[in-house]
Amino acid sequence: MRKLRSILVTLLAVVLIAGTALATLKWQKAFNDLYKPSADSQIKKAKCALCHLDDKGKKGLNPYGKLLQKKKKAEPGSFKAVEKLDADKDGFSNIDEIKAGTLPGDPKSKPPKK
Ligand SMILES: [Ca+2]
Repeated sequence: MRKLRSILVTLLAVVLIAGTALATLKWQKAFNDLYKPSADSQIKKAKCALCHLDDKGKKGLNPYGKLLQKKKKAEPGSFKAVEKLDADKDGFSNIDEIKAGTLPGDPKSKPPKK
């Protein structure tokens, strides 16, 4: 009985983690389909760190990820609704950063000054 319980708990944990990873990949795909960041951009290299605090997506969401989290659905309209905001408060709007290939959720990553 005890063994069964630990198997069930493990199974549940696997399902939850896999579900979160799949959700993240869904957002990542929707982002890439919409903005098509170039292969050598910081955005493309950042992978999960586009919306998370680390590149494995384990440390929670960064400010850009938190803005998108409120939108619930991984669809173009969700990204467009936050384009004009400046999630990381570095003085550049999310869309300006996305166009420059820098990270809208990381204030240390920003486009070169105009
Ligand atoms: Ca910004």
